[in-house]
Amino acid sequence: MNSVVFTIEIHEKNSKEYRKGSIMLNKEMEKAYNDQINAELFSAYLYLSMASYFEDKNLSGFAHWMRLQAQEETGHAMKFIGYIQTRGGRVLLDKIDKPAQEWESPLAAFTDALGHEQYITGRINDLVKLSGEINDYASGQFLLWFVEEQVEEEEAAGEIRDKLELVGDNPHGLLFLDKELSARVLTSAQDE
Ligand code: OFO
Repeated sequence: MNSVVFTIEIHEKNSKEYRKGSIMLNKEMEKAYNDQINAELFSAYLYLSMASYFEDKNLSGFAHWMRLQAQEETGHAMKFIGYIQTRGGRVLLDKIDKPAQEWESPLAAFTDALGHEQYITGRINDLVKLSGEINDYASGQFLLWFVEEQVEEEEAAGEIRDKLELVGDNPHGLLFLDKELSARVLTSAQDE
């Protein structure tokens, strides 16, 4: 008798309905995650466009830094894709906006990069806010990684922007910074 009850409980816990009730993403959250995938892929597109701009100016170290940044952004999009799927949601890809193609100077490009990261930070904060409003505690945990990541993203872009401001019109300073940026490598966490 007891074993029959036990079997029924196990069956209920493994049934799709049971899993849906506990892990399925709220539709509003699913839409917000899909929009974030688009924003992360746009980030990758923007930084690839900046890489192309720097390559054109023979600043291969800056171009290298931007290419790795684009790779990192693709990794961010992949994290959201994986998470939507883990939670039983549906990934829906949309078109990606055209990025800017020219900048007045390396300083202007990094000023834009910093501004873009601040915008992305705002979007991540909105996702955290939404997860709280709908009591999606699992999303709250998942999003913490991105909250910390955005601190690093803003710091990295801001530091290079500040150095470019110091360098001003000095070509030696610019080439020195170009060499420094050519040494960038992705850590395994950034590469995920
Ligand atoms: Fe994905 O952090 Fe930059 O944009």
